[in-house]
Amino acid sequence: MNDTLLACFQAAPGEYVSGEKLSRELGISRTAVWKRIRRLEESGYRFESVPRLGYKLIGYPDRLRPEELLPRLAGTRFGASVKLYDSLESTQNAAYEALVHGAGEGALIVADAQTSGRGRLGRHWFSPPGKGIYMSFLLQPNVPLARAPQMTLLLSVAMCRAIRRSIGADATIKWPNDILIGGRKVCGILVETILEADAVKAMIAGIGVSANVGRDEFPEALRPIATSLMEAAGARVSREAVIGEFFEQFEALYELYRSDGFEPVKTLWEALSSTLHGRVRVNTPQGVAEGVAEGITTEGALLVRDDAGVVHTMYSGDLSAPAVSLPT
Ligand code: BT5
Repeated sequence: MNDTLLACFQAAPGEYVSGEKLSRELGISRTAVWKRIRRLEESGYRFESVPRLGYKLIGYPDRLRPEELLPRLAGTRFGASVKLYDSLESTQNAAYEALVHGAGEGALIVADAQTSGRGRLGRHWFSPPGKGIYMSFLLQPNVPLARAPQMTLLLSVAMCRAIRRSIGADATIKWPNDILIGGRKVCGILVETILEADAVKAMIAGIGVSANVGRDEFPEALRPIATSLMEAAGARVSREAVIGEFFEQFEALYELYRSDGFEPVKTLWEALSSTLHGRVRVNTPQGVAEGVAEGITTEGALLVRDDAGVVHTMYSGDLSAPAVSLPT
């Protein structure tokens, strides 16, 4: 339906198209036309509307420019096979397809929009066109499954450093997979591990960053908990520059990880973490426990000492700050 609506404007570039004409061509009411225009505006299109004349399309969503992006990836293993899409269901699915069709480490998929971007446990990742970074890439680190959680931490360190360098914001890492600015989430990381005969065949690393999303462009439910690079920086950011910075950081850390193991990454992670030494509430098989995040293991799991002194090892899961701090 939106395609038909856009086609009406593309057939008359720079001209006003009346609400009546749009309503006739689409077979919907004029109020429904107005609602669709609003929805397109939320997706980054811009319209001028003049009573009696109708609507004029005056701006398109931002698009990632390959000529800006590709030179920034040269010198990393992520520049050799890059696919850029206007819109995908999920870059994770596209990366999985690429793997199935023989792509190897470094293959990178980037989209300007996602229609079914996902987080962990099937949660939704808000992916408006032209306003975020949505990318997935293949890694084949040749590690046992038990070490898979380390990759999320490695990716978090790289993105946290990239954000700090790009916009100077005080970004921190919330275990296991969030980057926060001012306590609000700006980036989420999803690592899906593909097994073959019980061995790790590949990891699909997915990264979502709210880059140029305005405060009132977030859905209401996200407004209190999410932020964007633009909001933190006070100006639009170049998504290509942030992606380039990320891969520069990641390439170096990944090399370090492969040569020296997880220990140096762990030290960097601890320095950027806003989770360590704070009080957290975690879900355990025995129910919800509250305690203090004491450290991470060599496998990348979080150690939480609850108030009864029992230490829980968390491999994944969600942390929330306790509503009321218990006396320690
Ligand atoms: C994550 O999940 O944080 C991992 C998100 C990974 C998204 C990328 S985008 C490229 C690739 N392709 C995909 O399909 N996915 C990956 P989780 O920890 O489950 O957090 C999800 C929660 O983050 C939601 O329930 C919201 O509370 C919040 N959220 C959703 N969209 C957001 C956004 N754009 N900005 C900030 N927070 C958001």
